[in-house]
Parts: sequence; C-alpha cells; structure tokens
Amino acid sequence: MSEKRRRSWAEPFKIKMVEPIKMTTRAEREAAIREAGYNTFLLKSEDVYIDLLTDSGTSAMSDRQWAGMMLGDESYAGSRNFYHLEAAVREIYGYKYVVPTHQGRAAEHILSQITIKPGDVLPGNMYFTTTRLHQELAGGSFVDVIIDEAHDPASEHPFKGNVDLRKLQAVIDEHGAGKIPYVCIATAVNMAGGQPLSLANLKAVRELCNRYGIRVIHDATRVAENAYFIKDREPGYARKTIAEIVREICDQTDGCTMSAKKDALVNIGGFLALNDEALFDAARNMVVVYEGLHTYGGMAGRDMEAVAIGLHESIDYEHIKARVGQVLYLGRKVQEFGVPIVVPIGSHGVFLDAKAFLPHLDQDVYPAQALAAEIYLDSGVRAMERGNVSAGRDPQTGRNRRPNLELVRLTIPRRVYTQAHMDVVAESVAEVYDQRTAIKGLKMVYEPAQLRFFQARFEPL
Ligand code: P61
Repeated sequence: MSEKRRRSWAEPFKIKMVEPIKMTTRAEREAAIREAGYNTFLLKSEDVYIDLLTDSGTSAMSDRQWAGMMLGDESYAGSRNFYHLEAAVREIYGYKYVVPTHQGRAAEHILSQITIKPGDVLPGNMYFTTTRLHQELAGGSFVDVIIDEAHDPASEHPFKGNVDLRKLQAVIDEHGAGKIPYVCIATAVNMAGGQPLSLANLKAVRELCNRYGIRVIHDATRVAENAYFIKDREPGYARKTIAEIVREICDQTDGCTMSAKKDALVNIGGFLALNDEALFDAARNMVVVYEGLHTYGGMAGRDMEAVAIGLHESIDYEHIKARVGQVLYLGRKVQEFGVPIVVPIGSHGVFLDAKAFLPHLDQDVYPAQALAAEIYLDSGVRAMERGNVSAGRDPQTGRNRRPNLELVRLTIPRRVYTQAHMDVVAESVAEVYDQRTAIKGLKMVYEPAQLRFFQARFEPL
C-alpha cells in the first residue's frame, strides 16, 4: 500500500450535492427493528442513519454520469446509449457480444436457462445467493471449489478467492466435462468477504478447463476491486494499470454476468457478455422474453449511458484506491477495538466474524442476524447478515446449511460516506462488542421458500 510512504489516500472528488440523513432515538429503533422482524432488509431506510446494508445500487454517481442521464435516447430499438454501453464493455472487458439486463441476477437467469440441463453441475469459487438459485432453478447444482482458506475467517491468505485446482479436477473426474456447462469464477468473492483471486490461479483454471473444453464464465460484478488487490499483492503486476489487469482477467474467461450496480457506479443495470456467437444468439432470444428488446434489456437509455460512463470511472486508479482504502480504514479501526473480522480486509466491506463475536450462540439461533439487529439498535447503522440465514437450506436434506462463515457485512457504498461516518460505525461496533455477552439469539418465525434472508422474520429468544 502507498502508506509505506506515510501518505494518506483521499477521495479523488469533492462533494457537490448532499442528502440529509436522519438520526433516531434508541426507543424509535427498538420499535423499528421489532416491526422489521429483526431483519435489516425489512427496515424502512428512513429509520436508518448510516446505511451499510449493501454497496449495490447505492453509489453516488458522478456529475458526468448525471450529465449522461440527460443524453438518454429512449427509443424502443437501437438506442444510441446501448451502443455506448456495448463499446465500453468491448473496450474495457474485451467481450465481443453484450446483452443488457436490468441487473445482475437477470443475466444469471438467462445464462443459466441457455446453458444448464437438469443434472448438470456448476463448480464455482464459493456460492453467491442469486447465482446458485438460478443454477438450481435450471436443474443444475452448485459445487464449491474455492480454497479451504476462504472458509476460515482468520486465514491471512492474500488470495482467498482462488480456486482449489484439485477440487475442480475432482468434480471433472466425478461428473465428466459433459455435465459441466461452465465453471463460474467470481472476482472479489462476495460471500468470502470481498476476497480476490490471483491471475496466476485464474490462468491455471483456464488451462485446466481448456483441456476439457469447459467454458469459464466470470462474475465481473467487482472485477476492478479484484484488480486493485492484484496490483497491490501479486508479483509482476505493480506497474500494470487497473485497466490492463481487468482486461487480463476477462481475457481468461469466455463471458461474464455483471451487476453494474457495484463496480460500475450506477443505481440500476447489468449485462451478460459473451464471446461465443451461438450462445449470444440464444441469450438474445431469451432476453426479449424476460427483460426487453436486446438493445435495452430492461434498462432505460439514460441508465445504459450511466453504466457506460461508470464502467470507465471504475478502472480509474485513484478512484479504486480510495474506494478500497475507505474499506481498509474502517476494517483497521474495528480491529483496533479487538473485534474479530474476516482477514485480510476485503474490497467492498468489513465482515464481522459473528461466531467469534458471539461464541455463546449456536448457529441455529442465527448469531449474525442477531448481531446485525443489535448494531442497528445501538446506532442506527444498518448491516447485513451473511451466514446461516443467507445460506438457506440444503435442497436434499432440508436442513440449515450452517456455513463455516457466519458473518455480518458492513458494506461501504461508493463515494457516499465520509471518514467520520466510518469512525461512528467502528465505535458502534465496539460498543456492541463490549455488551456481547448479553446478546441472545433469534428464532425464525417466517421463512420464505427462496432467498429467505430477504424477507424472513424473527423473534428474540
Ligand atoms: C449485494 F443480500 N449483490 O452484495 P443483482 N453477483 C454478485 C453480487 O454481489 C450480486 C449479484 C451477482 C448484492 C445485492 C444482493 O443475497 C443477496 O444486480 C457477486 O443484485 O441482481 C449482488 O446482482 C446479483 C444482496 C443480492 C443480497 C443478493 O448486496
């Protein structure tokens, strides 16, 4: 990090417009979280002070992006903004064909429907909730092939997003390449704590897949953040630009699904990008059924323009250094208070280790869910559970999956909060940590069948 030279980073922007946020009293928060069934997804944002639920769609757009919104071409077909988006994807990521979608899961839906047959298996470097669900809905099953270190919050491995090649080889040996429509490789692995994979590892995955003719599909949602860590940590990359590293990552893969709501700094948008023409053709046929014409795919022209501009902004070194720098700042601050977190600190948020934070609670009383509610009660800071509730039930056994990682994610929106906000968040987490022995678990009293964490309701034990 440049801190080696004792120079702080600072945001490469100044603030032009502000949005007031509301402070609440403890009594108001008690009523709000009870009404929300102890689920931070069910809180009204008006009742939230600092909103660290997600970095998805919560970024502040730049003046250039807002100016781009005024250049929206809202023609039904052939909008000029689509061609700008297509050009940006081709230039930055290098994929040949682009199918716009309203957000990431829509790209996952289309990809899953056109590639997966019942009985197929999908190896990937840790599950993501929507990705795995769309694979399952298409008849496939996800197999985790990430390195073991990724499941250990205390492991300091610099590339916890890496694939364990022996695990991947074992899946190929067991099922045969014909049952594997693609290997799904996420950059800055979300559920592991925003952990990067190395280019050396990705190249080895590519080589192995080439031997069997298996496609590699990239979840590029946070690829620029992953590229920053490669520049910082991987031998041989210190002098490369973020753009060069992003391109090198994408060049190892056959296409990507993208939620533009993260790296690309927009409030809504996504796409599926592919190199294979036949697959692109199938995707285009599918997008008109579920999203809209293949030149807007559920987005307004103005939204596509904002994505095109945001993609360029996402690979700016000063931007990404400040973005990741702010996350590191919060993580170190929380660590100074002795609070257990996932290390190394990831790119898009600080992940509290709820098992170590609340060792007196069994995982089936949902410690991370309880901890997120407790932090909200303390300060109005909203976090997200990423543990047993998010992991859901095993479709075979019907039991809770009880993942190794039982985490609370403090996710930092891009270009939105200040260092002072980060201080307030860290102090609140420390306060809750001091009171941790008094925290009790929760009982789930309403459980939706799919993606239960979004709408589940709980009661205190
Ligand atoms: C998030 F609690 N992420 O992190 P869509 N791939 C990846 C993502 O991070 C991602 C999507 C695909 C969100 C929003 C969210 O369980 C949850 O544009 C690596 O949201 O459809 C989204 O992209 C899907 C929150 C999604 C969740 C699912 O906060």
